[in-house]
Amino acid sequence: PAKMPAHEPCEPCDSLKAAFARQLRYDLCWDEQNSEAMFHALALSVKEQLLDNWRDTRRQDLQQHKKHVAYLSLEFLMGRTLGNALLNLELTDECRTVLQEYAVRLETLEQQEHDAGLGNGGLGRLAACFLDSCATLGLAVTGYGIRYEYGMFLQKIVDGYQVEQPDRWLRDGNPWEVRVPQHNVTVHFGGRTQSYVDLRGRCHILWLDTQDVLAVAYDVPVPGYRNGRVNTLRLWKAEATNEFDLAEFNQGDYTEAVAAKNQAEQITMVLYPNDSSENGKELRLRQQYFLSSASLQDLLRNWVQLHGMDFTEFPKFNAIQLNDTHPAIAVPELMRLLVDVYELEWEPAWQIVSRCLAYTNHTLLPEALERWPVRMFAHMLPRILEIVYEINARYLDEVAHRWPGNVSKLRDMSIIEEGPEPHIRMAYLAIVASFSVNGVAALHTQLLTSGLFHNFHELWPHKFNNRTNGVTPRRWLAYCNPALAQLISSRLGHDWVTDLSKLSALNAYTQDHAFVEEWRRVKQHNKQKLATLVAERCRVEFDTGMLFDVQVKRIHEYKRQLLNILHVIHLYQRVLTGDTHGMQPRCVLIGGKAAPGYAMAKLIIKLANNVAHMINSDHRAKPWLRFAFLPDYNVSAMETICPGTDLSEQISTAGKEASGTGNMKFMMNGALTLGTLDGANIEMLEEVGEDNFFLFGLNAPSVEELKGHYRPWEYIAASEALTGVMALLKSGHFNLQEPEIFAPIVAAIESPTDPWMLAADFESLRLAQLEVAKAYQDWQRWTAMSIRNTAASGRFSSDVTIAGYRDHIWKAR
Ligand code: DL6
Repeated sequence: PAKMPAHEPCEPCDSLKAAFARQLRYDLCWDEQNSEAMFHALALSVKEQLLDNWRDTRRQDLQQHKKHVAYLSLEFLMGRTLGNALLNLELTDECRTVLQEYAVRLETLEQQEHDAGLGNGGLGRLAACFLDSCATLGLAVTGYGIRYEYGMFLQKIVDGYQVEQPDRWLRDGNPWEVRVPQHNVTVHFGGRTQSYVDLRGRCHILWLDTQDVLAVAYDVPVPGYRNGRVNTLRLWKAEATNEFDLAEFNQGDYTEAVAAKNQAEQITMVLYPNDSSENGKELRLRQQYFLSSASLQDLLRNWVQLHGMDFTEFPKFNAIQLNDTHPAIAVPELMRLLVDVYELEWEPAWQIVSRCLAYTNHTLLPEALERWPVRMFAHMLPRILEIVYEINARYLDEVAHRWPGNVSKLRDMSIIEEGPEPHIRMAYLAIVASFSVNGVAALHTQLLTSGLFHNFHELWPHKFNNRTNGVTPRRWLAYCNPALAQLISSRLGHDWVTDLSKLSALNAYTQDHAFVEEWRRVKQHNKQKLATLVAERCRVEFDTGMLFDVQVKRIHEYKRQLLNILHVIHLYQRVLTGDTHGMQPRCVLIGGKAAPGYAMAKLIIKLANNVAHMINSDHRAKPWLRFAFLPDYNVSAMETICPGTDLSEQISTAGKEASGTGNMKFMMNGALTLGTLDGANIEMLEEVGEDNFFLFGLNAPSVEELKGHYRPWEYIAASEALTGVMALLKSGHFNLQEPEIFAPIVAAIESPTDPWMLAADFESLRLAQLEVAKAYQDWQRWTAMSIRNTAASGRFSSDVTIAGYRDHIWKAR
């Protein structure tokens, strides 16, 4: 490759032991060697072990002309890095040996690491799993994201209420990142456009008087699993440009200049903590454009450095995956860069754009579908707005051609939603420009093509495809559940870590007494670890002899944590009335964050805490029921939770959860699922079979059919259990000190327009829970079911998902 110095063979790098000793001694200015300092020294030493391979990976990709994929995402929920990096580099044992000399345990240092909480939930964690799988599969994929100064907020529970606190995860520095100022780019905002015609008669558009922001690249290594490959996650930080500062300084306006600097840096200050809901905030649009523009400029600059200004082959060597519509503004931005900056004509530029871009949809919820006011674009991104109009005009010609004279089609399918306040429909923009549009589970894709994107599916059926989500078996089994991983490897060898379909061989062991015993012992061990976490964080004692029934995920009405709580209340009533015959003692755990502005979700947290408090302080309940709300649920908490869970609750209203990925983590770790026919639950059920899955509730078509004539009171009256629960809830039993606070919850359940149809599914859930109890009481049966779940989880490895993206979308090797 041009401009690259010849590869000088380097000295082999220090061993981990030597690097750690050096880092501790010279590279850190800590006064004493506390575990925080030691964590930093260790992380830096591990990063050192990656550097040569990181450089070689880049070099080889160029030499081999590998197709490059840019995965654009506003969220990467990476969690902690140390343990996973050690696993992938096969350094865990060596690391333990080194640390023995310092009389410190690896786990102690691991706990010093702040979670990189640069995401809300499923969408961001999926991006993190994908990076791991891409590196492991040897694909040249770069993740492009934002280096938020403040990640997902920390959740405290005060008097049962959620309180948000800022997550200053970078306070002590991030040992994994490398600032790479040579990749800086400038991103424009504001200003105005002006056109001129050059001497050859070509029209040019200038974007003038812009406010510029510097995008500074921070690279984070992404090691593949024991394959020597190290990919890159490039996170952009916004900084003020020097030019900008100087202009202000020269006018003698020092304070203005400093304020402007702050304004620039605000762009990457904080992650928007909304999961599945639109924000509509100007700063959010700035973030989206900032990420998209910086990443695309980076890609094009790299291309030009190697190939000059000929972009004809660009799509052959580049694919750009849009993680939801958050980076969909990349569509007009790529056009702008090609047409305005690199001076291509519109049509060839569009050919390039529409052969590179692919879009993944992650939700059907209308409130999550992004629409931006045209007005906002007009003043923040005037040139981009012009390009969106041009794209829309040309595309609507195609619509008109397909449906001649059909004005309502034009209106329905237009990228611009007309009305008193016109909006840009970002999903439409993404579909129009992308060669691939995918959903994230079979049902979700089917609902997309038959509903939300029906018109587009009619126009371009070839664009649509399904790629069911997956999770990385490195973090979510090998790393987080070492005892189970070891047990599996003792029988199957180690290959399952990169070929999870191999787990199906576990089916042969469900009658092997020794194996079943060991499986159960491992589960008990993991339950003990989970019980310790619950005791520390919730001050509730979980008894490992009881069934561990867990629901952890973002708090949202459609996920129906409330239905779970209603069932807990019902169990409590059974205890109070002495109806405990056949009852299985259980510990119920709910955890998750509510968006700070989502009042109902926050009220559900308060109800969970109040009910938990009531139950846990009632000595009559103790032998039968414990209930805890886990504060600050995050990636590292899940690493303890999913191995220690018996029953995983995946109980969303059918048709609402696009896929779910927590469901897969639990299944991999041998939890049984209590679930509705929603998202990827359906495919999990197909894999494991109905005998090993607790299915309940309405399916998606029945939910739709019921709309308009849903009468919750009839379901309540028909269920003695639900009648009792509602009566207790309404009596104020759980809120004696704060009367009426749960009235909105009662009203929601009793409303004929309740979109989540809790009352309709309660009785079915209760019956399924009776089946759960019965199954759990036969531990051999339960353990066999648990083994079968792990055995059937192979299809939900993100390696499988990424192989699908590779073969069917990216066409990369
Ligand atoms: O695809 C990842 C994940 C799915 O597993 C969840 O079912 C889905 O709710 C989530 N979607 C979002 C929505 N955000 N937006 N837009 O987080 O994606």
